[in-house]
Amino acid sequence: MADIILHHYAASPFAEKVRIALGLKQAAWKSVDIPNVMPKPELMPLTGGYRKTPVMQIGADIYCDTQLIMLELDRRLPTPSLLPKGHEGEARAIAMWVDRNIFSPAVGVVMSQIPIEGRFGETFKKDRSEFSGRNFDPERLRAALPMMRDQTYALLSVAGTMLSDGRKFLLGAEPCLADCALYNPVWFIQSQLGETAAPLDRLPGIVAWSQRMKALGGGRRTDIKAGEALDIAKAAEPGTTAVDASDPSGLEAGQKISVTPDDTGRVPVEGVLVGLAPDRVSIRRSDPRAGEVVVHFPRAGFVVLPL
Ligand SMILES: N[C@@H](CCC(=O)N[C@@H](CS)C(=O)NCC(=O)O)C(=O)O
Repeated sequence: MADIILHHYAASPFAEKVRIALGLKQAAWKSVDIPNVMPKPELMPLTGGYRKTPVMQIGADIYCDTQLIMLELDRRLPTPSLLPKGHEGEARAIAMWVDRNIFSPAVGVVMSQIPIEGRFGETFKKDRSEFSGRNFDPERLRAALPMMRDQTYALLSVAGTMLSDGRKFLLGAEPCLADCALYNPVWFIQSQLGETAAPLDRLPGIVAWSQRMKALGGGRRTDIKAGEALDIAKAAEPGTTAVDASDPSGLEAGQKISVTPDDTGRVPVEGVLVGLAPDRVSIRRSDPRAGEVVVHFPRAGFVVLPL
């Protein structure tokens, strides 16, 4: 198999979800540091416009969104598995619940307490306004802190009840996809505000669990330059994919389509449909710098339109 390349930046909590999974699997991987705001001129040739962090590259195959990145990692490196036997659906459902429900208030808890002006400045505010589709206003964020902390507390308490029978991880004795997903917002609060910052001060079970997660490490990482990753894509051939002819969408192989996230960073990526399955949609595109690549997206949370 070609090397796993993760395009990410250190402070990204969604990237931490993948890095901790690479730790769980003790995987060797290559790291490309990307900007935390647009423009991302060395990432766009690979993704065709998708701008979120992280992105995983394996040769000329580009995987967008951690929902799919984690499944693909597990397919390529099956042991130890991210999907506990007999509970694959539960692990995936909990991960989606965390991503869509806990991430946002946890980010609110952090962003309302760190000095945005000093640390990020106007470029960051403008970028995140475009990214989210609403004005990124530090004053409004600060005012919302009590509500964001309450929401984070209530939601993390639900996760805490999963651990209340003494199990070490959310779905049993071993860490899985659900744990990696929950580690994303918990790690973000801890890394920015402290190990037991509120509301974690009232959630000792979650803090103890986070220490077990942290011990998984980050795998075996080698840093490479973005240009090297582009050369790797150009020299590689994308893997084979198949279009499910009975898919309810009625889409057909070879059709030109666009794929767009339905929440933030809503930039459409256009290409030719080459792969369609319940968990993914894959399009082939060509770029002067990256060559022929196939970009893969999850189905849930993405709008797929024929062009
Ligand atoms: N649903 C996406 C969410 C990714 C996401 O929102 N990532 C944040 C960083 S943690 C992001 O893209 N921020 C803007 C940026 O990095 O340009 C996933 O699971 O990968």
